[in-house]
Parts: sequence; C-alpha cells; structure tokens
Amino acid sequence: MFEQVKLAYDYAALEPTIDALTVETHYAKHHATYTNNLNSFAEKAGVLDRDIEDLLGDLDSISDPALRTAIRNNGGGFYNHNLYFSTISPNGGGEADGAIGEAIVKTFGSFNDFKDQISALALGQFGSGWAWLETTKDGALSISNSLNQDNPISLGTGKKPLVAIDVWEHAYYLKYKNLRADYVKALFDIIDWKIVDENYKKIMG
Ligand code: MN3
Repeated sequence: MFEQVKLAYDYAALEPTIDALTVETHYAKHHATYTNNLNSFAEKAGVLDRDIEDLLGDLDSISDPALRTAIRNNGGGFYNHNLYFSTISPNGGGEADGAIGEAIVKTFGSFNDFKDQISALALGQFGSGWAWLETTKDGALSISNSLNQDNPISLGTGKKPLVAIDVWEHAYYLKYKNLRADYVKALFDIIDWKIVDENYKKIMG
C-alpha cells in the first residue's frame, strides 16, 4: 500500500508563493488520485508491497504492457509529488548550504548559475512535466527535465531526484495563469534546502 506523504504545513502556509486552493487541489485531488490509481494498478500487478523507488527503477518486471504504463504514470505521479511536497516549506528559500550547497557550487559554478540552468530546463519542458536536480549514489549532481510523470528513476538514469520542479499547469495556473516563468522563479522562495541536504546525505550514505 502506497501512502501520500503527510504535509508538514497547512494549505495556506506556502502563500504568497503558492495559494492555498492550489496546494489543496494539488495535494488532496491530483496527488491523491495518482496514489489511489497506483494502489489499484499495483494490486492488479501484484506489486503492492514493493518499494516505490525499486519498482520505478524496475518497470520491466511488470509483464503486462498496459499495467506497466499505468504504474509508470501513476507511480511517477505518486513518487514525484511526495518529493515535491516534502521539499518545499514555509521555512524554505535562500541559497543552499551544507553538503548540497557545496556540491551545487562545485558543479554549477554558483548557486545563481544552478538556479538559471534548472529554471531554463523547467521553462523549456514542452507541455506537462518536471525539472530535476538529481544525484548519483556518489553525490555527483546533474539537472534534467522529463515529460509527464517520468523521473530520473523511471527513465533508468541510475540517479535519484533531490529537487522536483512541477511544471504541470495544475501546479501554478490558478495564481500564475500562463506565466510559468514567474512560478518557477517564486518556487525558489519555498524550496527547503535543509531537507534537500538531509536527503542528499542519506543517498550518499
Ligand atoms: Mn503536480
């Protein structure tokens, strides 16, 4: 059984970056639907007890092609939103520090260079999808974008996502309308780098 991450904040707590109605609809409708669908398809496929990262990294183990596609889409939707909602918070914003801050500067030159590059990927993702800061188990960082609910794990890159920028219109349309660039810029005010740093250190063991 796959369970949605519990929000560590109220729906209104991310204002003015993201309005309460968007957070509520995104979490209690969109994310909840991905989660319910995943549970239903995973039961049919007999993979309800699998770890979600193992499952997304091993989609070929699901022999039925329709179930495989359904689990790729809904399992991605479940996993991606768990990461998104757990790495943004009212305490977020500012520049990354700690191990992740050092690695970002080493990889991209500066925090601002990193921000420019990942924002360009988020804006350049045609249609619905995501932009990612991702890492290998050795801590080597990179950035990418992906279509629909794919992510670095389901795409078989061997990397794990650390920061998830949701650029589906449901993530921003009520407040930002067609202005994806304004939403992506504002999202940096709530990315919680302390949590990202903890996740980064866990992945490196
Ligand atoms: Mn979304």
